[in-house]
Amino acid sequence: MTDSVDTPTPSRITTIERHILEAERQHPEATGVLTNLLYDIALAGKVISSQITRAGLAPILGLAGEINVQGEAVMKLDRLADMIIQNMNDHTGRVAVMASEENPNIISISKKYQAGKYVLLFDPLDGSSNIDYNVSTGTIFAIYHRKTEKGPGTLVDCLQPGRDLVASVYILYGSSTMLVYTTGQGVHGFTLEPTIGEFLLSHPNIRIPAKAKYYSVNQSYESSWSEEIRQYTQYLQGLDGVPKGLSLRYIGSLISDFHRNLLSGGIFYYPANRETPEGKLRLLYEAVPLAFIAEQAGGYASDGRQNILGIQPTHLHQRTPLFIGNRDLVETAEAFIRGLGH
Ligand code: FDP
Repeated sequence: MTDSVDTPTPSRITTIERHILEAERQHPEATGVLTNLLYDIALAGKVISSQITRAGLAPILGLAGEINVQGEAVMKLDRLADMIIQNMNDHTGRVAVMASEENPNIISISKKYQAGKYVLLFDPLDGSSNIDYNVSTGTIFAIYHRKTEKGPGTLVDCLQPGRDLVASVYILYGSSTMLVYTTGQGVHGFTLEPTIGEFLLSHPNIRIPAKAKYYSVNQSYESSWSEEIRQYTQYLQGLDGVPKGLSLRYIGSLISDFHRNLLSGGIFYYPANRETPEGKLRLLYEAVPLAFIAEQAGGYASDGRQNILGIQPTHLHQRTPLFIGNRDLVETAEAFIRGLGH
C-alpha cells in the first residue's frame, strides 16, 4: 500500500524553529536574538495553552480563579498567563522592558539581569471573559527595538508607533493551538502538534482572500453607534448597494474573530459608541500588532480616520476604535465615517 499524497513526510515538516532560522539566514546582519525571543514566545504559548485546556477542571481540581484543595486562592488564567510571559522573558538578556494589558505600569527588567535590545508588549489572554464558556481565546505580542540606548528600558521605549514594529505574534487557543507571526516578510501560521509539543508550519504565506465572507461586530451596541456606523453596517449587510451582503460572525474574542476573517476574508470592527467614545480595544496590545499582521496579509487596519500603524501612542493603556480586515472594506468604513458613503 502506498501513502496518500497528503500524508506529511518528515522532509515536508517545517517546525517553527526551522522557519524562523531560515528567515534569519536571509539577514546576514541578524544576531539571533530576535529568533530566540520568538522561541521564548512560542514556549510561553505552549505553557499557557496547557493551562487553558485544564480550565474546565477548575471547579474539580481548584485551578485558576478558585480556591485550591489547600484552601489557597489560585490565580485567574489571565493573571497566570501574564506571569508566565513575564517569567520567561525577564532574565534572558533579550528584552529591555515589557508592558502588558494586565499591569498599570511598565514591567522593568531587574538590574540583576542584562537589559536586552527588544521591547515586548503583550495582551496575555485576549477574550478572557469567554474562558468559562470554553470559547477560543488568544495571546498577542508586539516586538520593537528599544529606543533608549542603555540601561533598563523605559516608558519611551513602549510608546512607539506601530510603523516601527519588528514583529507581531498571536497565539490562538482554539480547536487547536495556533501561532501566527510576521516579521515583515509575510504572515505564517503554525499549528501545535500536541503529542510532540511542536508548532508545525500549517499556513504558509497567509493572504486575506479578496472576496470577503464575514463582518464581525457586536451589533447589540447599534443604538449607541453614530449614524455613519449604522449606515456602514447596512451596507455590509447588503441593504445598501452590495449585491450580496456579508454574513455576521461575532465570537466576542478579538483574536478568534480576527483569525477567522484573516483566513476567510472579512472585517472586524469595534467602533466608538456613546458609552465608549474612545472605543474599547487597546491600541498597544491589540490593535497595533494585529494591524501589522493584517497589512502583511494584504489587509488594512484603521481607527476609522487613519491607519492604526501611524498613530503615535501617548499612554500605555490607550484605547482606540478598530476596523480591521480586507482593505476595501476598511477603506469603505473610513469613507462612511467621513460622510462620503461608498
Ligand atoms: P474580553 O473583554 O473578553 O477580554 O479586548 C477585550 C475583548 O474581550 C476582545 O477580545 C473582544 O473582541 C471584545 O473585548 C468584546 O467586547 P464586547 O463584549 O463589548 O463585544
